[in-house]
Amino acid sequence: MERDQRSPVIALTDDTWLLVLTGAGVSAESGIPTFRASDGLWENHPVDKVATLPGFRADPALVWRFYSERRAHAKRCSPNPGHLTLAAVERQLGDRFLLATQNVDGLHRKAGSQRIVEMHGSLWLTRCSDCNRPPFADEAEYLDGTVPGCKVCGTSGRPALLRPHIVWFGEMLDPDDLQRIDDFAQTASRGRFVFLAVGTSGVVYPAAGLVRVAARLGAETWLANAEPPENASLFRSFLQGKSGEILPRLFSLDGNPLGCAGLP
Ligand code: BJW
Repeated sequence: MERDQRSPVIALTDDTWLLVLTGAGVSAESGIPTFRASDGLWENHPVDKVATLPGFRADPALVWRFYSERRAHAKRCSPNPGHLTLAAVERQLGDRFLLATQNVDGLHRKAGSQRIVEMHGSLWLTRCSDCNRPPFADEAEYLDGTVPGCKVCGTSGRPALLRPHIVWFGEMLDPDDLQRIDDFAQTASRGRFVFLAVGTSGVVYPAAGLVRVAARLGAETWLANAEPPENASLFRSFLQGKSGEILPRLFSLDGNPLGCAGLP
């Protein structure tokens, strides 16, 4: 890994294909706590109680309160220049761009990103813990100990509980999502393939393994992060700092040439 102290630029040439992986650090400057910082999201919440299926089964009201608080907070947050830059880059590259995010806060969509895979689900979707009803849009908050029941299963006997559409520890990611990322990477490898990870600690799999997949396919591998993460040595270039400051510079957007709304 080369720690780059200059101000390098990723040039968006006609043959550039860009796969971006984002994590909680990208939303930190929007006021959303990251997970593993000392004052992070899980400081007062044992992970096994709020982010696993056994935890949900044991105390669904606690889990719904946790996610309801996060919904309430995220509603008040706006995209920052990091999110806006990625949306502007997507407008330039079109189908040669894919954003794989581990974030569930929806801020990339709010910023205008469309070619996006929400690998760990979404705060804004709910699904049944039992029946095959597809996930549905839901911004409701259950802060008072209420646990919502499924209206579809509810027609026959005891309804199953609804749950947040989040990929908890030990749960499988959606195979279609993983396939979409893999298909993109395979196609990208026929051109100039660039892989960029931003704001992620590189400890949660399979997301943390994407850099290996990209490198194996010949990608240029870039990392932009506040601190050197667990898997930093796997990247060719590392830019240390805040993503809201690094990303506009990395794509030469500090002069706003791609017409990125919201950037100075
Ligand atoms: C900034 C910044 C700024 C701050 N600018 N940067 C292979 C090896 C070992 C284990 C496994 C493996 N394969 C699977 C596993 C098991 C497990 C796993 O990975 N465990 C590890 C922790 C050891 N994975 C799973 O269980 C996954 N399922 C799966 O693989 O199924 C099959 C299977 C199951 C079991 C065994 C084997 C196979 C599912 C993982 C889903 C995780 N979901 C979570 C919780 C969602 C619930 C919720 O939202 O509440 O998603 S975990 C949590 O971590 C959340 C995040 O998306 C994810 C990643 O966190 P992230 O984004 O990296 O945040 P932080 O806080 O860790 O880091 C922020 C970074 O930003 C820091 O580095 C800062 O420095 C930086 N930063 N400000 C730039 N302004």
